[in-house]
Amino acid sequence: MRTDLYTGHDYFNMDDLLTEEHKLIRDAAREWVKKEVSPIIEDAAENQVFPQHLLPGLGAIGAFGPYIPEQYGGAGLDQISYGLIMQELERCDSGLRSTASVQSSLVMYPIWKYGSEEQKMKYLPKLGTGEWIGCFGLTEPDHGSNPGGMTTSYVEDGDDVILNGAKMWISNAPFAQIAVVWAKNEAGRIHGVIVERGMEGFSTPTMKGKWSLRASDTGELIFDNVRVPKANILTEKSGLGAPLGCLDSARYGIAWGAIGAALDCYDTALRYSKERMQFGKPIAAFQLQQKKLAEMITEITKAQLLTLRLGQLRNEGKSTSAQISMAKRNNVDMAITVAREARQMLGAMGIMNEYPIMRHMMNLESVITYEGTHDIHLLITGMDITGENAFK
Ligand code: TGC
Ligand code: FAD
Repeated sequence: MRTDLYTGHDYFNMDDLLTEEHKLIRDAAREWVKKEVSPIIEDAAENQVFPQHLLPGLGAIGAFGPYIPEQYGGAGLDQISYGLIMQELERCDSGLRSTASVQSSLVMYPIWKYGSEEQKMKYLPKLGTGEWIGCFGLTEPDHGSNPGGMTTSYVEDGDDVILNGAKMWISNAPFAQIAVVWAKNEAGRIHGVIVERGMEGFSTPTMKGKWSLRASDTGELIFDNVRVPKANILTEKSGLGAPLGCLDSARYGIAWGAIGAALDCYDTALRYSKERMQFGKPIAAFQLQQKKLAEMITEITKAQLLTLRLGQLRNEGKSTSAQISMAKRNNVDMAITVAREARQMLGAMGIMNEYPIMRHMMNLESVITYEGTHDIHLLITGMDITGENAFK
């Protein structure tokens, strides 16, 4: 990869709406990414491996549990800070942001919101520093968009439960110390269960062969009569609403992250278009290329404003799940479109790993599918505005 020259783009002076603390947090994340991740990210993607040596650094910049209170090992920041960190991570790579999203919103959040004081004190501080990594098991081989149909289940046995089933497509599963697993009890009610690596009958095979999100480790979670202490069950909330509540937080982070990926593609294409000469002129001087760039920055700017407003609503505790769905869907779709247009602007160079665009484009194919597909988020909006459920 070339030297990372990214500087950020703020066409509607959005920085004026941020606090000094927001800007400091964003700039610190940006500098860390440039120094520690940009030089190695293409190799990581090529080798299909998440660079685990980055975990303490992610903890240090506040990427693990940004909005979790400091007493539990989080950074105690607001929702906009969380979003800005996700934007900076995904500006480099969606897989990097994925690791932070899963750790913060899908592992620390449910323990913080639905766990006991003992569980919070046992797990959250280690997760906050990155000493421990967690993963989130909701999707199953036969239940993706419809997680309510899950078959992973447990039965009680004295002070323990016995867990059976399988989860698939789980980010960070191959190296996580703990998994927050969603399973049905004997009454068919969904609960979160913290499963620890080393428990007998628990395995986490790696899934290889992805052309997308290659710098993120994805795996299965297999439970073969795993004995888990009842003390590991998250008891403060049950039902499908419990995992979906975590997804609200993660989807909000993705809405910011996708802007980061789009900004990096736009930044790369803009710079290239000023340097690349054809027919005696920089290609930036041709109307067709200007149309692409003008439309990119217009769509990025609209997404930035939508998402900042969503962050304000989240800070006030007023955002709805449907608003989050709209932002996630819009921003990821916008980022894929920007990536495709940017790639064309680089001509043949656009397919090379010397530039980040093709990697972003492939990554975003996962981002548009996970945490609720593009179609599912449209149906959530449709149901919200009409009152009619078109899922079933
Ligand atoms: P439905 O009957 O609508 O709802 C069941 C219960 O859940 C409540 N609820 C929510 N609660 C909190 N937040 C939300 N966003 C909620 N949406 C619904 C709802 O009120 C109800 O509560 P109650 O008390 O009445 O029981 O459920 P449904 O079975 O019809 O499904 C609805 C649907 C399709 C929208 C939902 O299942 C869905 O979102 N499906 C998509 C699945 C998904 O997003 N999976 C993500 C897996 S994790 C992942 O991808 C991580 S990627 C990580 C990375 O690397 O970044
Ligand atoms: P399906 O549900 O089979 O959908 C297939 C197609 O049918 C889609 O286009 C969908 O939009 C459409 N469809 C489905 N239902 C409807 C409907 N009612 N109406 C109209 N169209 C419909 N999951 C986790 O639990 N934890 C993780 O950490 C995690 N990480 C992931 C990492 C990666 C790289 C990927 C790719 C996925 C990850 N997932 C994870 C799984 C992800 O959440 C699911 O892939 C996603 O929810 C979609 O499920 P599915 O792939 O089974 O698709």
